[in-house]
Amino acid sequence: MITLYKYTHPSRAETVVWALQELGFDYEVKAIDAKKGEQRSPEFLAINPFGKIPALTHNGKHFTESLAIIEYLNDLHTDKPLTPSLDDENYAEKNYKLRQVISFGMIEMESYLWILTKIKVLQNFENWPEGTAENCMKCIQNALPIAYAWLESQEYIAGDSFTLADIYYHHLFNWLKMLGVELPEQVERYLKKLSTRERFPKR
Ligand SMILES: N[C@@H](CCC(=O)N[C@@H](CS)C(=O)NCC(=O)O)C(=O)O
Repeated sequence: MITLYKYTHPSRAETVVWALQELGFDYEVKAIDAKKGEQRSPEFLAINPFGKIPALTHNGKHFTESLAIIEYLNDLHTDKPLTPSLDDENYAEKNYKLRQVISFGMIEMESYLWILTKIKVLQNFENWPEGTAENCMKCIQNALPIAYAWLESQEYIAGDSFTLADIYYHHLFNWLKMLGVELPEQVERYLKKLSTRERFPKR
């Protein structure tokens, strides 16, 4: 049995929910209430010592880090539908592209987004120096055109088929929107297309 630990409020655990749905796995959800600090309870820290959501248990083992969890779930599936097929003659190139877009998103955007969120949403509780939020936004704005260009030349973020990178970028782009970043038309169309997939979680 797969058990997913997710917050009662929307979080990046929704990416794992979507992957579970795409892969067609049965799973149960254990809701963690952040307002009650349940992510810091001894029971939850035994599953993720870092005290973060999402976490997953399967066959008595614990799994953490959203993207790594999605990769694990994809590997459990006979067809591994969320990554390029090993039988594809262009596998190496397609898999490189997938890793490239994910690495770019995580390092060039998400790291700054996270600091920006701490300052703007979680109210600067770590006393970041003045100007940090503006500098983070500049770095993100610098990186975004690269991601926009990918969507001008191909249907999905890492190529011509749906992969786990699309699950990740759906989360990333929506996070940017939440922080007030206006996205160009082709990105909005892409997000709409993803959210109308048959197995996209109903919220
Ligand atoms: N890199 C981790 C980040 C996990 C993370 O930051 N989760 C947030 C929710 S989206 C969380 O649990 N925050 C609670 C906290 O920091 O106390 C992942 O992708 O799973």
